[in-house]
Amino acid sequence: MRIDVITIFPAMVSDFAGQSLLGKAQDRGLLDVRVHDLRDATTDVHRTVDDSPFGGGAGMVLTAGPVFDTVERESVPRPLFLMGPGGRRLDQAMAKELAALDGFSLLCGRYEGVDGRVRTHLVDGELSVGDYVLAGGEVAAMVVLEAVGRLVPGVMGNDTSADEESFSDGLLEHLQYTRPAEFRGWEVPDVLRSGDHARVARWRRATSLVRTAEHRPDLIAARGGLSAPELRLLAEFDLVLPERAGGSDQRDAHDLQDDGDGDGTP
Ligand code: JCQ
Repeated sequence: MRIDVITIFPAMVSDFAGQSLLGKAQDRGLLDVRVHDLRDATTDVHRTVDDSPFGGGAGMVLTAGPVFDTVERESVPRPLFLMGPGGRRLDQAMAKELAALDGFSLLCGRYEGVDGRVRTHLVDGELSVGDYVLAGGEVAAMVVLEAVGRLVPGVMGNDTSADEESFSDGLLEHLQYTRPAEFRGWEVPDVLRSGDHARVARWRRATSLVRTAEHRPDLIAARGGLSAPELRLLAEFDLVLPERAGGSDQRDAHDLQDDGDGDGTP
């Protein structure tokens, strides 16, 4: 699979792609990441890629010329996506769709903007990694590279582990434990040391359901709530679903708004 990235910070992206899992995948010929320096398509001595916006306003806009030239001269694989918060949001389902392609390309824009003709006449769509604004598309492109790269057949050491973990079935992972069996007085759950593999599998499933209900109730809702067999699984291990009626006792990282109690804190 080939993934091309067009950027004004090629070292950032190619260093990243040469490390760890993606680097190994490339050494093994499973993945071909090609990073293109937008400035290589410039002709002036300053290697200029941006200019001030027509109509006025602050900041600079990436000019169309070097982007079109790079895309055409390097015949980058399609579809070509512009990284930016206005696009379809990356999730695991989209990562799987992208991993099934022969290739695709990512154009790293910048927050000031990209000439409108790039959007209307060159790219196939915009791709977001979340509802926040980055200074440039590079970090977003690296997120896509890693999420997609690890799904390319043969890339992950253990073929099953990519499938067993979070989101492959819309649930968070169960907790994992390793030695020591007791750490600072906290013991590893007995069931994991029982040797009863079927019971271990049921316990993992049950705790995964509870953890998801507690931390990501939206994911439980998306799969239509819990089935009767799943509720029986919880009962087997005396687990109860957390009630989350908006009380202030359970707070998560996504509950950062002032709760209105007057102390100015969440
Ligand atoms: C990507 N989530 C955030 C920022 C505009 C192309 O236009 C823009 C590009 C960027 C850089 O990408 C992101 C981003 N996914 O900020 C603003």
